[in-house]
Amino acid sequence: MNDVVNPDTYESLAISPRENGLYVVSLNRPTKRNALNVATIEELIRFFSGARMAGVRAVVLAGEGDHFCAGLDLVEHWKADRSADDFMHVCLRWHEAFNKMEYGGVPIIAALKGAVVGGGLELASAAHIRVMDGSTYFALPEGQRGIFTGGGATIRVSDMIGKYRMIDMVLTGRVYQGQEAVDLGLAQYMVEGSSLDKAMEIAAKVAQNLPLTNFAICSAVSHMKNMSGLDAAYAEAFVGGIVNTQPDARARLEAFANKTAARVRPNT
Ligand code: 1HE
Repeated sequence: MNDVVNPDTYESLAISPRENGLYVVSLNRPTKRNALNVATIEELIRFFSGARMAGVRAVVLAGEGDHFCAGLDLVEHWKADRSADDFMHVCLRWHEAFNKMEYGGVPIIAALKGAVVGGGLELASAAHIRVMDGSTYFALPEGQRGIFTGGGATIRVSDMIGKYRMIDMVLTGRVYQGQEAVDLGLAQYMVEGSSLDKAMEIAAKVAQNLPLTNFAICSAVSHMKNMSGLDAAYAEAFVGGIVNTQPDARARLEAFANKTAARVRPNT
């Protein structure tokens, strides 16, 4: 087994291989509400740096216990009494992890519950699809803690909900939950039951797409958002040129042409 996906090589994450290249990656410090310490970030970097080459087709990102993630490990941060230089490098490692997730080309479905706060929301926002349940709530308590964001909230959370809503969340500690959170874009799905079950269902479906197609969907869209419209159009033509002519797509196209492929129909 490739070391990247070997559960025995992780301590802060629980790695659970499932069928068809699907993996459940869980933050595994429930007694600390899955607060993100240095060790957890390093394990996220290791897993998501090597996931695609290790054959991972889709990931469900979850948290052990009642809460998805309580954000930065404030106790570790307080005890370390870091210099600005040190914390800048902590933030750079967070960016390394979350950029590997967003741009790595492996679909990541976050199964959210309980607190998704501070750096926990930054982590969730690096996933491609977020599923919440009735217990899930979102907040950016940085303002109350006397600190600022450092794991990409200024980029991804403001992208999801808009600059001024994000500023309000950090300034006031405002909490979003329920349908309002979905309406704002903090999650794409809300379920009555278990967000993990729904995330697994979505991941299993997504894993049936061709890996190169998923790579494009889960990296190209993010890259193109960073480009000018003109450059994005050029890049899209290139990606389309490669992905839309891949040999593995021929059978799917043929099935459509032969009328054996499922048609797109409205939900019943
Ligand atoms: C923690 C952390 C943490 C819990 N760092 N140890 N994030 C926050 O400001 C959120 C801080 N946490 C909370 O508000 C609450 O803990 C929760 C709402 C998440 C959960 O409440 P509860 O009642 O279930 O748990 P608890 O009793 O508050 O905490 C249980 C244990 O988890 C306790 O440890 P113990 O050893 O005393 O049992 C807590 O200390 C520990 N714990 N949250 C460290 N965050 C790159 S910049 C990013 C900036 C941020 O992320 S700021 C937001 C930080």
